[in-house]
Amino acid sequence: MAASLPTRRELFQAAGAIAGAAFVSGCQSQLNKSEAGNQAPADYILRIAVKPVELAPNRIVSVTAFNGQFPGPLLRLKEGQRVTVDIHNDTDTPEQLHWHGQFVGTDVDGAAEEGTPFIPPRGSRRISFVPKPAGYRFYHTHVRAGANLSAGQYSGQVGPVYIEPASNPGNYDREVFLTLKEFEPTFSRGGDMAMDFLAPATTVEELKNQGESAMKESLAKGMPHGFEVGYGSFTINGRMLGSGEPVRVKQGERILFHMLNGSATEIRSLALPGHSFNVIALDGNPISKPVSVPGLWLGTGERVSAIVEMNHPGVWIMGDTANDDREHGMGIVVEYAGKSGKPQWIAPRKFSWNYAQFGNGGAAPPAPDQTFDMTFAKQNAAQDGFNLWTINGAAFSEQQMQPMFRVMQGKRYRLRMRNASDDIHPIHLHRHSFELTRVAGQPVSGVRKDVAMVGGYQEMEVDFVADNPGLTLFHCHQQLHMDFGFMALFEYA
Ligand SMILES: [Cu+2]
Repeated sequence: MAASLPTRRELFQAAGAIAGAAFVSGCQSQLNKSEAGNQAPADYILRIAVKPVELAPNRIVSVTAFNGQFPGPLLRLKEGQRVTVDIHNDTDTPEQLHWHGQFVGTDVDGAAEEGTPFIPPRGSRRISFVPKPAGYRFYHTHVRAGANLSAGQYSGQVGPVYIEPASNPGNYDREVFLTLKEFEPTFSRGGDMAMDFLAPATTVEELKNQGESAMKESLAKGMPHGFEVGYGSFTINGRMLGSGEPVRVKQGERILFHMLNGSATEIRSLALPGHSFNVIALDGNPISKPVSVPGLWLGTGERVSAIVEMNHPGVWIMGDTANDDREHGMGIVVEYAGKSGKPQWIAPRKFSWNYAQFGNGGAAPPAPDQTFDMTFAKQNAAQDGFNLWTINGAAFSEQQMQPMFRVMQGKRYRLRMRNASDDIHPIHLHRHSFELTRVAGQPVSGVRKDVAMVGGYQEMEVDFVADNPGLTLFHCHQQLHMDFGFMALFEYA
């Protein structure tokens, strides 16, 4: 965060300068290795390597990260303007870099399940794509971590992407990007705490019976609870609360915050005492009109863009509403010019999160050409002590890579998802976006996303148009769930 108060233009220039710096160092490395031949230099260079990251004074962790920093560099791309990116892998394991939320091809998307080639250990890959759609996206590793808590998204391989729209009304003074992410993961057998912030809270009796009886049966056989993951440190932009630069603001400013939950496994909340969030986009996609909320909830992989009017001078903690997580670092100080003192936290009143409030309240979406039913279920501790996850009774097999659903280009499909577990699943569809059409029994329209949380024992329906041919991965964005079965492939006929 800059110490002074840069204008939007200065920020753009700074972003350009950072991109330029990456460009220069990349040229040098290419010359050193003389591997590029006559190839033109790439627009961006991302280098995957294990590096020390300082979360707080005297708290340094060694993680795999992009360009030696966490989060990875902010990439500001232009919608429709082709870019080339060189991705170097300085580790000993094959990597995948996924362009989350973008409509790219399978050769670029960064999912081995779709056929994207790996970035080989100690090797590199050049990719080229046309950024779209405009809005807040991100990039992250997409390899299976399994029981390895230094791999996959347990590592530091997460970075923001902002795709500039062709025209931007920009009703704000400046932007601040915040990436929420935990470090120092460990396994536990505790069982996740049930979270009840989703609204409506309508559950389906049949799903509840199914989930609870499966769990009872497993425990009766003497099985322990499946592994969960907990964390030792919590950060925003890689710094624990109080350790990084505050967000310095002036009274009257309108700041557009771009929040990303970069966690491997956790759902996060965020509040700023005395302020409200005017949400303008979800997962980078504009909503029909701004909606003011007292706080935010973000599943893994979800993004919220919200304008905060700085009209309550002081020194505040913008932080997670979970006291334990905030006290272990999940927060950032917001400091008004001319104010000093200890940053203050005031717990907000409990607030729920209803995707429908961001809808346009308009006509029902068009009827789909076909509906796919999906039931999510958990087999407690069924695979080496890990919970095994199934979609319609099948856990995804990395050996067989068998597509489960078939679509035809141009048709509209509805996913009718039924969650027979008590966990919330932030489901994600690659290379497409979807429109929420029903959340826990409640009709919705006009909310386009690429990740959405399906509540415990709840139902959700989303529609997507099959408009980007090639294998398309669907999965839960919770690393521990996707790694143990919670994936399915769509193929185009
Ligand atoms: Cu899940």
